[in-house]
Amino acid sequence: MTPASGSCSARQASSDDWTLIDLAPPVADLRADARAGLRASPKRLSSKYFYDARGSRLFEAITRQPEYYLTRVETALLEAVAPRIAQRVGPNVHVVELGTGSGIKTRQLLDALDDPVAYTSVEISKAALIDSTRALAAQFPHLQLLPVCADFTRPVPLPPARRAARRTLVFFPGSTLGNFDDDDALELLRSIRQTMGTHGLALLGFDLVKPVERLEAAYNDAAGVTAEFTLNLLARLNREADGRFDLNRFAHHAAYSVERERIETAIVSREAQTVDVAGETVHFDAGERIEVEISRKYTGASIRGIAAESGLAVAETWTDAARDFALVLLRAQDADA
Ligand code: AVJ
Repeated sequence: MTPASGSCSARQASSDDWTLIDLAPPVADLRADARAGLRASPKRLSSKYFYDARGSRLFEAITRQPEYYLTRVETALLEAVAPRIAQRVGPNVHVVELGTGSGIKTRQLLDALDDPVAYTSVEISKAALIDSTRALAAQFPHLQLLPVCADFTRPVPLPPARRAARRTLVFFPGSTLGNFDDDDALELLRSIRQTMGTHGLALLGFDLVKPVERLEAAYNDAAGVTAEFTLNLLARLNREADGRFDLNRFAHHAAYSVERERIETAIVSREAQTVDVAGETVHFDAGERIEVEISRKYTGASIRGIAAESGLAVAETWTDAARDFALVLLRAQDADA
C-alpha cells in the first residue's frame, strides 16, 4: 500500500492493453511537510512518507515477521471467504483498489469474482502503478486494466469499462484505513462512498482490538524490522531533504493506547541534539517524540459507527475463527440492498 508520496508527471506509460490515466494529483512536498511538522508541537511526520522504494521493501519484510499477524490472517481469511464475497457481490463488477500492495490479495479477489469487467488501481506513485499494472496484465490477460494515477483520499472519477459494469466494488484491504486519524478516515470513507456510487459496494480490511501484548508485539518485532521501517523516515529525509540525522541517536517506539484503541508510533530522540534538515536547524530534547504513525484497531461497534457517519452501512462481516481481523462489505445507506 502506498499513501500519497510520489508524482504522476514523471513518466508516461501504456502498453497495447492498458493506458495509465493521469489525474495529476498535487505533488506531495516532503521538504515543506518536514519543515512544518518538525516546527510543530508535538513534532510530527506523516506515515505516508514511509513508502519510498526502501520503505515499501521493509513493509513487505514486516508482513513476514512472526509477530505481524495482520497480513497472514487477512490473506487466509480472504482465501476462505472469497467465494462468499463473490456470491454476495455478483457478476461483472468493476473492481477499484485504493493503493497498491504486493498484489496477492488483488489476485485472490479477482480469481474468485464472477467475470469482473475491469480492474482499476488508484495509486499516487506512478512507478508503483506501472509495475503493479504490468504484473497484473501478465496474470489476467483478458481483464481490462484501467490504472488511475490519483490521490485515493479524494473521490475518483472512474474511467468507464468497455463492458458495462453491474456495480463498482472498491477494495481497501490491509487495515490501511487505520493509519488515518478519525477526521481523515471519515473523509476517506465518504470519498469511497462517492467512488462506489449508490449501488456499489466496498470491501475493507479491519484489524480488530485484541490484548495489548499481541498488538504491541506486532509493532515491535524481535528482528527489529519495524524499527528499521520507522527510522527509514529519517534516512529518507537524509537522502531527499538534505537531512543530517544520525539514526543511532533516535529510536522507534510503538505502544497501544487502550483508551484510543490504536497503536501510536513515534521516533524518540535518545538525547538532546540539534539536526539540520530541509534548510532548517531543529532542536530535540532528550526523549522528545516525533509522532509518525497511528494504526487504529476496530470493534464491530466502531466499524458500524464510522460507516454510519459516512453514509455507509455494514452489509456483511467475515472474521477468522480467532476474531483477529475482519473483512467488511459496506454498502451505501441509501441503497436498497
Ligand atoms: C500498512 C496500515 C497495514 O498499520 O499495520 C506496519 C503499516 N506500520 N507496521 C499497519 C505498518 C508498522 C500497516 N499497514
